[in-house]
Amino acid sequence: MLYQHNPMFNLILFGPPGSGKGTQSENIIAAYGLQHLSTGNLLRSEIAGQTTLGMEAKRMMDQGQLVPDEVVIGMVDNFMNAHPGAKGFLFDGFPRTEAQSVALDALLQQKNTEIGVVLALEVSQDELVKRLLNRGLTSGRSDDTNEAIISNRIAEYQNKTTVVANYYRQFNKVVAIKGEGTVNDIFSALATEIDSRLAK
Ligand code: B4P
Repeated sequence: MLYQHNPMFNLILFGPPGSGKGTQSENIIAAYGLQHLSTGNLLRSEIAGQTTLGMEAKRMMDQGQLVPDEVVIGMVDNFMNAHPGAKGFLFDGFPRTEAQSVALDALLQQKNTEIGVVLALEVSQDELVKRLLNRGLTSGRSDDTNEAIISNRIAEYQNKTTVVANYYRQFNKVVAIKGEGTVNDIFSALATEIDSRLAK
């Protein structure tokens, strides 16, 4: 059988809203040169551009609800096609449903690659609410300023997104990381996991 070496390394940074995915993604892309794919950022840039997709997404996001799978999957497909030379992707905030996980596997398979690891940040609910309300003081994000909307986002995570970790657990790809503590300590724990896989 022909063995084709594919050096791409793709990882999912997983966790509830406010768990530090965006914060740690910046550190990871700076250290490893992966292409950052944040569906939250992509959606916010559609909103800023006042596109039809953005206006539709804003209605859902302002209530703390997930945006429909087909919208998000189409956006991810476009983004990956626009970065053909990437040495790997860091998926931040995606996938958030089982349908998105299955779609991502198919997109990666077309590129003859796969998810290397899912790093799951674990943070208590009290800490999540505190962080998001705190970010809401300065972020201008309408989904960060109201505690009821934040609770809705956490409920969406529990109802629809925790299954994503179960999906990848069946392939033995999930590693839990304590997401409380200093940003540097959490980054060190993430980097240890990434380094051990890149060394293989
Ligand atoms: P996202 O943009 O993904 O936002 P998030 O879950 O709020 O972010 P994140 O976890 O990255 O926040 P971070 O910890 O960095 O999603 C927003 C919305 O978009 C969703 O609710 C949904 O409507 C929609 N959406 C996005 N992707 C979707 C998808 N795939 N399918 C459907 N809908 C989708 O930051 C939180 C705060 O904590 C920051 O202020 C940070 O400074 C602070 N912080 C981080 N680490 C800390 C630490 N160690 N200690 C103290 N504070 C810390």
